[in-house]
Amino acid sequence: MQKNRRQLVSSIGILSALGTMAPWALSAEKIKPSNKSALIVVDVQNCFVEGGTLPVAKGAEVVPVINKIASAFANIIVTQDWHTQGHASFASAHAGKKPFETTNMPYGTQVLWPDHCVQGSNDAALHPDLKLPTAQLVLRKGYHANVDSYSAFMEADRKTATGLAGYLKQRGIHTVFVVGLATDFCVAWTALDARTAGFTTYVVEDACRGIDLNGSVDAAWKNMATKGVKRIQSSDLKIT
Ligand code: VGL
Ligand code: ZN
Repeated sequence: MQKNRRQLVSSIGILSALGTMAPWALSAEKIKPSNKSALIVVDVQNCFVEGGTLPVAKGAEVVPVINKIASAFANIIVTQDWHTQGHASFASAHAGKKPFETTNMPYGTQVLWPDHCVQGSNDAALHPDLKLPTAQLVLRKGYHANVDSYSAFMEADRKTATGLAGYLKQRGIHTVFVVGLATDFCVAWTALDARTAGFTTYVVEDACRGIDLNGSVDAAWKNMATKGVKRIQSSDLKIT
């Protein structure tokens, strides 16, 4: 059948728009996590939302999104930032330093934070509205007094493993979906280390919020793209 000029022009427009889209957005086909996929919910704790010690702007907005997508996952891991009192990542532990300045640690440059997520405090508790009754593992990190751990896989010395890669691999899990707080720190480091450990890795953007120090959110997305982390939205997931 012959197309008239207007139809032709409009189909060219649609085709070129499709060309710029991510492959999983091309079809109506949604991503259905298999039983060998895990959702990793990073640091959705009181400390990182309004009223906490290191609040991430709009941090609490991730909670309903995560609660909703959780039903698509047979395997859920929840992490908690879990620092000792006087932890080396706290500015208060370094004379003359203020939060958000940096210092040199034996393992490299460390951003210094307000005191946050101290072990056993209400500040370190999971957000009360997070509803993940089927979660199988709660993994705490950052509990070595002299080493930070943004990543759920590897501490900041880049040598000390948390055991998460082994836990997932021994269970046959090959794909992870990372969500939570903060996009540019614990989410990004977790996603990057998941790639390094060989997992197919997605980050669900609207289920994350960032801290954003000097463009760190943009830098994190660029870095993750370079390493093959797939950036998706919660609407790309098949939720039944
Ligand atoms: C985090 C800064 C310090 C995070 C944890 O969860 O992204 N950021 N500790
Ligand atoms: Zn921390």
